Amino acid sequence: MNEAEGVVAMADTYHNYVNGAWVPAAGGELHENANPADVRELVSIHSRSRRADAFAAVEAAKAAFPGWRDTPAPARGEYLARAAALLRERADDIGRDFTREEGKTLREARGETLRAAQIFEFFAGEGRRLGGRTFPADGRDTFLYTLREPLGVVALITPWNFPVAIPAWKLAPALVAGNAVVLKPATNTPLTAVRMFECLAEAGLPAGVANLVYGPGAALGDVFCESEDVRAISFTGSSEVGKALAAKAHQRLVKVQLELGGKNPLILADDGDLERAVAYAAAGAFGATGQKCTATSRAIVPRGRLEEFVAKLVAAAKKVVVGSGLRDDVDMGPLVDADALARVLGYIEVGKKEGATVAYGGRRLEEGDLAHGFFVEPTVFVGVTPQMTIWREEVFGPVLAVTAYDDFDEAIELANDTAYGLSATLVTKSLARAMRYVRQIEAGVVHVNSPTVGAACHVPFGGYKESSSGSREQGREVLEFFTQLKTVYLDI
Ligand code: UN1
Repeated sequence: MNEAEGVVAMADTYHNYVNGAWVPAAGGELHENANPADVRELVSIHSRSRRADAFAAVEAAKAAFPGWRDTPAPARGEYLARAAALLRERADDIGRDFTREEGKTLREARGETLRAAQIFEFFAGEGRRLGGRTFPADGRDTFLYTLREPLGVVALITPWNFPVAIPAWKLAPALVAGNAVVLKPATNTPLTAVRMFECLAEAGLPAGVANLVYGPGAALGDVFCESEDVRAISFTGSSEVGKALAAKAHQRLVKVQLELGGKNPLILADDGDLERAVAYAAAGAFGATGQKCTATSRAIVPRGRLEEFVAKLVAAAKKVVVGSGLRDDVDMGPLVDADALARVLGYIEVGKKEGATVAYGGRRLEEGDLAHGFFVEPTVFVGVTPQMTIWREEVFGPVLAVTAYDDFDEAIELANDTAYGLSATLVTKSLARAMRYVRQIEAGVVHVNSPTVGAACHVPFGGYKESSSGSREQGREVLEFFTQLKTVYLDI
């Protein structure tokens, strides 16, 4: 921090939330949280935990679990409803802190905060719907039924790209189902997690039921895999980390839920509305700076319409105003950190080297104040073939690969030519085509005439193939992950 350059040197320090209190990490280490739009601005300072802190949080959750399990589910839901109301009230302030630490535009950050409130509201209602089934029994006097019971302590590991929605969609179902939780949020977005936990604390959630620890993912993730008291781990993040975590956790037969990458296609059909396709491609590829696992990263376009599609997409990309998400006129904020910038620029170089052509963008933006942040241009590649790295690997930045097809079967084949299978969209006016695509596409979230992004809280979310593992998130389906079934033969 250099005050001579007019830098804000003052920032508040925040700690872990364990057993109902804000407590520093035992080692006293701290982590500085900078603004990715201008790294001269320190947003906040946070405890940096070690293994002992994670064990302490698990211990607190374990102690709180019996009381929470025995709290009637409708009452558990009421805590969530109160937290939802607080999130709504504070959406402007939370959105501002979130933009300052993650980079998304204020509109995106505020919208996501309201979405988190909606998630809490939905799962609050599930407190009155959780239940098992009754069955006919073979014995005349037997009452045969199932109960849906909590697992115990569950660990939640969440990414920075949806720093309020993803923690919400793991916390809310875990809590309403009666589990005690430990959340480890991404080190890039610790302040948004604090704001959410302030809402939970003020909603009166009993001490120890929800705990928050900051720190390096590998070390804390290991604790969750090793601790005998952790019964489930829900993780959203990179494929590489998710696979390693699952391998460790499976040794103890811990339930694991993984939400990993995507390489999501947009197909424009011969008959589809080209303007719409361009709008959806731009929204899907450049929204949140392309940092969504649901981002559109491949556009598959009829050869005869390619030129017009690319020209209109480039025009749309040109209109995207890049800058600090705090500014009203900005459409696209920075990438989240220096590593993300290096990775995205690296993929752009590989794309060029492998023979794809940049139709627009491809550069880091460094003019004026932008030099202090991690800004890239929205980028469109044409002439991309399925062998190329930018077709196969998740870039996680505002980079769209466009390719042409000759017939519709080929379009579907191209769309399915990926290790991932999270979301997809088709732009068409033909019902028959839409139905065929819905049947043949290998994706967990399938759109027709809408962008590949988004996830309504009351429906299941997750992918095919390597995008996900374990049960779906959100909707009632996620409660299968956060509960276990007890089958009861009761002979009266
Ligand atoms: C969305 O598109 O709004 O990490 C949700 C991600 C996904 C969530 C996407 N798990 O990007």
